[in-house]
Amino acid sequence: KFDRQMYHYGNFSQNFLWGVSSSAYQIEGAWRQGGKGLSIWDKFTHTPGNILQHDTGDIACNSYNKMEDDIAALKKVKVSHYRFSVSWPRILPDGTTEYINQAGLNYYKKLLDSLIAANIQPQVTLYHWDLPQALQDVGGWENETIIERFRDYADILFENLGPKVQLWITFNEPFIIAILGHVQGTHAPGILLSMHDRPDTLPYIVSHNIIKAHAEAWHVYNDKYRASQNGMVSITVNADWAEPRNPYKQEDYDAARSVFYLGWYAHPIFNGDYSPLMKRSVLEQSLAGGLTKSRLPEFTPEEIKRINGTYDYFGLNHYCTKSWTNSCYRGVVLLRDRTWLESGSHWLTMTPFGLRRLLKFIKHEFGNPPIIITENGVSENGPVDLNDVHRKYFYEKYINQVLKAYLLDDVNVIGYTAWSLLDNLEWAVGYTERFGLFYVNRSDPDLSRTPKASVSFYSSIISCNGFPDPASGTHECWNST
Ligand code: PNW
Repeated sequence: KFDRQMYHYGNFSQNFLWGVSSSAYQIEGAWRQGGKGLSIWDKFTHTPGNILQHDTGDIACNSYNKMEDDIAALKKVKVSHYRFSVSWPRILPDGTTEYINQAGLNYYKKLLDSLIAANIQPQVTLYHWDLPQALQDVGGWENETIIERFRDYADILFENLGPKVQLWITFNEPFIIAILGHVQGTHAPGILLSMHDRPDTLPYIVSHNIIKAHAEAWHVYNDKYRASQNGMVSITVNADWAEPRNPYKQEDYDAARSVFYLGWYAHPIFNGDYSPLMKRSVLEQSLAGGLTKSRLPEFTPEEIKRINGTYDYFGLNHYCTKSWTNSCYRGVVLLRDRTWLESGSHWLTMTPFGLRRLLKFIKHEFGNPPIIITENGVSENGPVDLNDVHRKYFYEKYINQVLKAYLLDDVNVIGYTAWSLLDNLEWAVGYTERFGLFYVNRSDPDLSRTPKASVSFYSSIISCNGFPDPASGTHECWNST
């Protein structure tokens, strides 16, 4: 097939899903409204020193009370699906089924009904990081009883919301939960491993429990709800593309390949068990650190079987490529490539080429699953400029790489979801980094939403199910000309 480097010809599959995403804590606000319990993010943001400018999600974008505005924004983008997450403590204030908060269920039912009335398919994430604080108080993801708690929570959502939902995501980015939450301490629950009297196996145990909890939720759906609801359930993992610093150096290839955090979660679920590479690297690091055995826990043969295959598609969050090299002093290290364009977030450079390579990698590594890109986007910080040319550039180039992966590499990509609908609480950096297609005016008590220029651009890609003709200044589709 002819690889058109320059442009943008061709279409995505019929029924391709075009959407935007959000998450509960980042947009809902209403932190003590409607019977909601407290989450670890409520506690974390209220602890001084954790969040830039002392920002919190107390009000966020007030989406809990501004459903109509959000639906209007979604309609303006003309998305076919909307990815949002359910706040666990809004449904189960203390995390257990002891008390089910009907007001919480009603809120999400109303949201689902409004979406369906607007002809927008919901994609619902069960866990986007806002664990009920009561569960953290008994150990959170470190305590394996949480697997049962999560399964019960999933069961309640499938039963009550499932008739209106075809697309589910169990967990958003387990890697970020494990590392930012339980090693670096920059996300809730804020455990800085080196400062705590905790075993350094913690991120591995947390991840082990998350993988099992995911599998249990998938099985509940499969056993109790699939026949009547017929939806798809999966997990969303985040992955950078790892590029060798010097393509002519074997060590750099090895360094790039040893960045295994995608496989940490995907391998047990898509292929069965932790990968041999993961087992080997963690064992080597453990022995080098003076331990007598690996920090990585083992799955029993029954567990391997029960986890393997618990997916209906592959959920992928992707933002950028990182450059890796092997340094004899410090082992594998990450480099910045100054030729890559920067964004409003220090960790995010604009590197569209990596997305096509990553999609191809996933196709080959994980058995050619249907892939939904569940997040992809770019930020700005500083003064407000509604003419967000960097975001138009970002979406044009990244989506073009998705199109090439689909048309030229036969990657089975079935959906694309932009992060994010609104400027929202960007976790530890508060409201300073803005990923929204819509600007949210935080000095307006009404938190009004205004479309940035990228809205009409993204919307024209959606309408064309491909790219507008670059020679037409008017966003006309290729095919119609
Ligand atoms: C994702 N990193 O998280 C999350 O799913 C979103 O909630 C978030 O707003 C979005 O990306 C933008 O950050 C990430 O440091 C957080 O590499 C941090 C990183 C990557 C993704």
